[in-house]
Amino acid sequence: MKMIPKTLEDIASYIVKDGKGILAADESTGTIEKRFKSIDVESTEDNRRKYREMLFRSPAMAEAIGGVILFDETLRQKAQDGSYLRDVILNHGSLPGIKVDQGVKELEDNSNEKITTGLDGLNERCREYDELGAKFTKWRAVINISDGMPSTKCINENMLALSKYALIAQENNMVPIVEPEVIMDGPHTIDQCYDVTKNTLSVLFEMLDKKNINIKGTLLKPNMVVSGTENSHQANYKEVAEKTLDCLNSSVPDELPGIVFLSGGQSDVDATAHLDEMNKIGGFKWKLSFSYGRALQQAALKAWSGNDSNLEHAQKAFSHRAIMNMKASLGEWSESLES
Ligand code: 5MM
Repeated sequence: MKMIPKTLEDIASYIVKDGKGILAADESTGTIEKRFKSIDVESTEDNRRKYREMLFRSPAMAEAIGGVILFDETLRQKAQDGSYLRDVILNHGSLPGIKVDQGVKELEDNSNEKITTGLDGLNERCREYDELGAKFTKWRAVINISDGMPSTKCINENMLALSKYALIAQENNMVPIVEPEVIMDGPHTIDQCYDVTKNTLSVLFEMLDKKNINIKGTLLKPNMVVSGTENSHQANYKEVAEKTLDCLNSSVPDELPGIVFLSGGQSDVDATAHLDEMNKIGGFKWKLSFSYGRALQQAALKAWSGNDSNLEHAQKAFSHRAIMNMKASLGEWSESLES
């Protein structure tokens, strides 16, 4: 097993070192069921193990993946050879992390807005996750853009919960990944996405500051600033990169070690191209990397399709995307590398 970083600062920097990023493999039971349904595979515990073990044993893990976000089941699950999946990850020099939120509920009765749950008993759960070897944690807040949304209450309550979670994670020796996701779906413009993302991030960092969170031992997982999926003007790579950087520069402190984007429903190549464009522009202190779920897994999931004879083919598909995103984190990607 490779040397495991110990302090919060070292863990956070380790995950995003040398172009590495994060594999988000923390799909909750309902989400993984949906993903498996798309390839006509039943979501049994063994199929989930098989699929995720395939990802964690992929050749690019050691080169491109600094951390893997797991769901509770996977942190406790064993690989086919009887070793723990979390040790398979560690053996590749990558760190296991854990999703600690417990999903979303309505912010108020009959409201379309959401608040993330999971603060009850979080300290006890984090204590156990630390003992099980998780080095970092993740909590996702969901912000929708629509008429009159997001409300101030939605932003304030979700960012407050993120700051409370971050404190508990750090008190239990784990790096918090704070994920405020402004959802892409809708007819809104890229400028509306910019305003909402900027406001959300500003409130988040104010709240983290109030709780004295160690920013050097924290990672931010934001959305990119993009056009709403149903908007007639779809911004190009350059516009997305410039607006996202402008937004981050105005609200994220320099001392944060890394920003690891979510893909949010972007195509695999769009998610890579946007990240690459930002790193080519440069001029920021943080590492700018990825923490993709769908944009890293889509091709591999399809290639696997639940068939053992496709495992190697699926690993190649996953490794390709991981390497492409590593290159994008270094600003060294180009479309010609895709073929
Ligand atoms: C992998 O998906 C994660 C879990 O989602 P659910 O809690 O809804 O099951 C999700 O939190 C993920 O980490 C982020 O949303 C980023 O994933 P994408 O696919 O947007 O890159």
